[in-house]
Amino acid sequence: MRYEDYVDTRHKPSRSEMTCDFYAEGVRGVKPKWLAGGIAAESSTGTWTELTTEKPYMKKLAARVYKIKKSGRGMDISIAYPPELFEENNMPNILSSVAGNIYGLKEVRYLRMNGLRLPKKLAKSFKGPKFGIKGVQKTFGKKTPLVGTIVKPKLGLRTADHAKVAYEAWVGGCDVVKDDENLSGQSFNRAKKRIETTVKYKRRAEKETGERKGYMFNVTAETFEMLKRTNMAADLRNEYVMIDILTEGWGALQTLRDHSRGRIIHAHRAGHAAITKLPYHGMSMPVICTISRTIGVDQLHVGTAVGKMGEDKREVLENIAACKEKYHGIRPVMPVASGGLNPLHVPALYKIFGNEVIIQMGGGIHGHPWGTRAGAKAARDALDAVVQGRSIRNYSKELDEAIRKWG
Ligand code: CAP
Ligand code: MG
Repeated sequence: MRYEDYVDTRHKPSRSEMTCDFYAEGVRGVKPKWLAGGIAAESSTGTWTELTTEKPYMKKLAARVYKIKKSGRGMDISIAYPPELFEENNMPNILSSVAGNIYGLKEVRYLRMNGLRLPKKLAKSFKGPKFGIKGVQKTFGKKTPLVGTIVKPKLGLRTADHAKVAYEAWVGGCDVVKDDENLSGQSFNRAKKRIETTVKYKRRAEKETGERKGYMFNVTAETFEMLKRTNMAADLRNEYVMIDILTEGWGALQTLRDHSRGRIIHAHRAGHAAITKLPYHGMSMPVICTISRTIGVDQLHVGTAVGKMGEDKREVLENIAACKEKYHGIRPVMPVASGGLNPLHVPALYKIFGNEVIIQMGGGIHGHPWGTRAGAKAARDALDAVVQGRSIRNYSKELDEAIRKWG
């Protein structure tokens, strides 16, 4: 087959086909139809030249470009892929086709995957979220937003100090405390000691507050080590594990989901901006949300629109939609708002996210003039005020102090 043979704008994708949307821009002189056909060929059964080895029975496996629309300096294309092209329950395989060589074709100047829709049978071949939004809410007995923090400084604290910061945050009012994305098992804070010590402080905080508390223990590591650390969490009946999905990799995320021993999986997306940031090249964050949800994370960072990271409100709403929209009966994923947040952001966040969100503040709690416990209380008070429909001003002295500092 020639590249153009992969283009059929009369094709109507069947419900059993996988479909992808791309923005594609060719190098000078490349015809759009030829480029679109080349992307479909290279991501399914074809290559740069016709082959003597093609069999007639293979024709039905060829991807089809069914939509080509001029867009800016390039074009928006949609491609339908017969499901037989992919191995069930194998995300690396799927992405090696539809997010593989095509980015490197010399005729392709820019390429960005903006949509990925798996058919039911293929999507359900993965485990999906074990808990999702409802399961996380049930764990904490709350249907209102959870408030959390990231232990800061992000690196350097010794284990005992790390655990004490977590304790102060829990007793101050945080529901959850997480490790930072780049804390794993460095010499100053080894993983085993950290989970043992921090869980002890967590139990103490639960006793003192009478509330369920969560510790998102970062298990990002070489796969076998990741599993060892997941077992540490499970053996200590620690509800959560946290994983950096991009640096850990999709196959390893499947391994974690298969061997999580019932842990809630918190997905950090460190590194996503390397592929999501450019509007004309890479992969959109909603696609990363769909991949993560299909494999089975329970919570996922989706941006804040108001904090320090780059996404605007429209993008954050698209990320939330990809976590929560109807998807073959696969559980919705709890959106996480984090990054440059402080208690003053809570009213705006509540308008964007509603009740189904985990709001995390790192510097916005540990930077409070009166320390972590007061910072956590200010964050919790801001959330309580907003949920009650009250102003965050004059709600509590800790919150007023946060307003004085960041207002
Ligand atoms: C936030 C954070 C998170 C970012 C990740 C940080 O700390 O711990 O990793 O929120 O960004 O390291 O920056 P602060 P995103 O609250 O002190 O900013 O959620 O957009 O993936
Ligand atoms: Mg961080």
